[in-house]
Amino acid sequence: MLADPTHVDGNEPLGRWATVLAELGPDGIAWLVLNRPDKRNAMNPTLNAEALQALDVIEDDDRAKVLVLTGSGGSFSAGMDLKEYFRDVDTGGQVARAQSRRVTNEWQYRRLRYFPKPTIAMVNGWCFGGALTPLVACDLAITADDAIFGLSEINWGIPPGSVVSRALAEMIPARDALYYIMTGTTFTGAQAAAMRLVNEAVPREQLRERTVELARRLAGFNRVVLEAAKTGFKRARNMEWEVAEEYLYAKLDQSIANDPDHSREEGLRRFIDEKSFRPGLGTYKRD
Ligand code: ACO
Ligand code: V55
Repeated sequence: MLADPTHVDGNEPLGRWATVLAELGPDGIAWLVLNRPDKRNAMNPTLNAEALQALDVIEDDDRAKVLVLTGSGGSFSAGMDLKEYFRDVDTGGQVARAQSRRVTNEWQYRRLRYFPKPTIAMVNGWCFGGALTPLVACDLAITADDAIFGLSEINWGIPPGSVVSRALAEMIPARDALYYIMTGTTFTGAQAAAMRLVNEAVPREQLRERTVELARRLAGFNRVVLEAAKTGFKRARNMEWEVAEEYLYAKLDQSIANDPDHSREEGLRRFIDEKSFRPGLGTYKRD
């Protein structure tokens, strides 16, 4: 069983709600933990509202350099809560349904996809249906090789809703997406890595260590430059080339103008004048 990220010594609480935890670990790693382990972290309206608040807390805390999204108790998330998100909300009428959808989509992709800090999904177990959206919305993803994924919607009688199918189309080939959407069969973390739904699948006992290693690397870069880099890629993907050129140059110039550390000048100086590092092979030591 994976070491529970909710019980790491030295992590400072940033927020604790009924179904979500936000913690700050060493090296500026902020953990957003879906925390309904008895319900396999199924996303009910409470969790969706609280995850949105946790994103605010992590975004607003300058000490948080990187966000890691994970789940407690050996599940990532069993998807939307079939009772509380679907059946119970049905009785509340159109307004209740619209409100519930709005809050859900707000955190699962609107906020998460363009979160100003780098984001990593750490898939520590069950990952079904609606859980694929926040997974794809994160910049990077690492999974336990034995985690189980699935588009289980068809199994219980709905087509994937919200942006689940759109999110899949962003990351994996159509053959794979259609296969799993249409058959409802599960796939493993290792298979998820093979189809590039995640960056890497690692043995469960290495999941946290590998995620922290990656998060530390991201935390070491200048945050202004890193935000411009990820946002530039995500936005320019769907642009016409000429528009992308304009936009990416604008991002570049914005990044230089807003970077209080003058990373660019420092990088150029250390390579050209000081000859103290080779940027092709890694970054330089920051003070
Ligand atoms: N919605 C509501 N409750 C859930 C959900 C869910 N998505 N997933 C698990 N739970 C609850 C169960 O009802 C159960 O509650 P109880 O203990 O109060 O009876 C508890 O979590 C544990 O569930 P089990 O099925 O006993 O756990 P197990 O470890 O055997 O299986 C698994 C885990 C495979 C995730 C199973 O619970 C499951 O199939 N869940 C549904 C997955 C799914 O189809 N999600 C919806 C995707 S579609 C969408 O998101 C739109
Ligand atoms: C899904 C998810 C939703 C929804 C309807 O198929 C279906 C998943 C995230 O919200 O409103």
